Amino acid sequence: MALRSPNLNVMIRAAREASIKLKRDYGEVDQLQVSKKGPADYVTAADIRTEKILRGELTKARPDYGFLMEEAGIVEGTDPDRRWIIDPIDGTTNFVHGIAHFAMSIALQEHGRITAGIVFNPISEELFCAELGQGAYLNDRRIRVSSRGAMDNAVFATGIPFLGRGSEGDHQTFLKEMGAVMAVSSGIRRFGSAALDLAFVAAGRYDGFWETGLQPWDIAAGVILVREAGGLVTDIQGRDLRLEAGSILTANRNLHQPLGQTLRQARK
Ligand code: 2AM
Ligand code: CA
Repeated sequence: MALRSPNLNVMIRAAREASIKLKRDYGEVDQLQVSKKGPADYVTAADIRTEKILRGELTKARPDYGFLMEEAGIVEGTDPDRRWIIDPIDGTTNFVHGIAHFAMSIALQEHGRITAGIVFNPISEELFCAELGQGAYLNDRRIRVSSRGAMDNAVFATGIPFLGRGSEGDHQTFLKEMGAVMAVSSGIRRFGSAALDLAFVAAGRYDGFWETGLQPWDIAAGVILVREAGGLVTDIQGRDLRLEAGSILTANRNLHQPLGQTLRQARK
């Protein structure tokens, strides 16, 4: 890829270091201690260990930066304008079930803006990365969102709410959205990792993705991947995305509007 900035190299090195133990943990998934935060909401010893390794490596390289992490929460840095946003395993349910579709997600936020992001699946060794103004890459190859222009050719990804995630009302809303999108598209996929869903949109595999009830660490890195790959990212209403808002709608430039319209119409 084009020249990687020192910060991007720091992120990639940290992810590769953490992946060594994570791959071992995945190989022994049957013996893993799995505790549950709530119904269908797993946290594993591997989540905690991976986050610790990432935090340690990033702190070694950039002692002043702060953190927003899925497990440990917010850690203020002495530099108030820079922090890492980390999801150590996005797709924990897949991890626990022995499904090799999960990833580390690391983003760099500077002065409130995401300026770099990586999503790394340690099993497939697919490394997606992007920096502001520099494009998006899969390993060393430049990636772009798809160019499909018709809903009926498009494949969309989403996340399905589950026991413990989303209210009864949210579940009903999702069923309406899915009914509307399946009626006009080539199909819907639900693979269980929002970070990888976004990376797959960036790579042109999915034509778009929508989900609600997400956290900033699920999407921070994926959002810059999609934007640098030429896609549009908003909330479901089509407004500017705030990472805290929890809802996301993304697609290539042709399909963002029709997908959004289909979803909003279904919600009425
Ligand atoms: P996780 O694997 O890190 O928990 C699947 O629909 C997506 O939702 C995954 O990215 C998953 O991330 C995320 N997710 C699972 N449970 C969640 C929860 N309680 N709140 C927010 N996001 C969640
Ligand atoms: Ca996550």
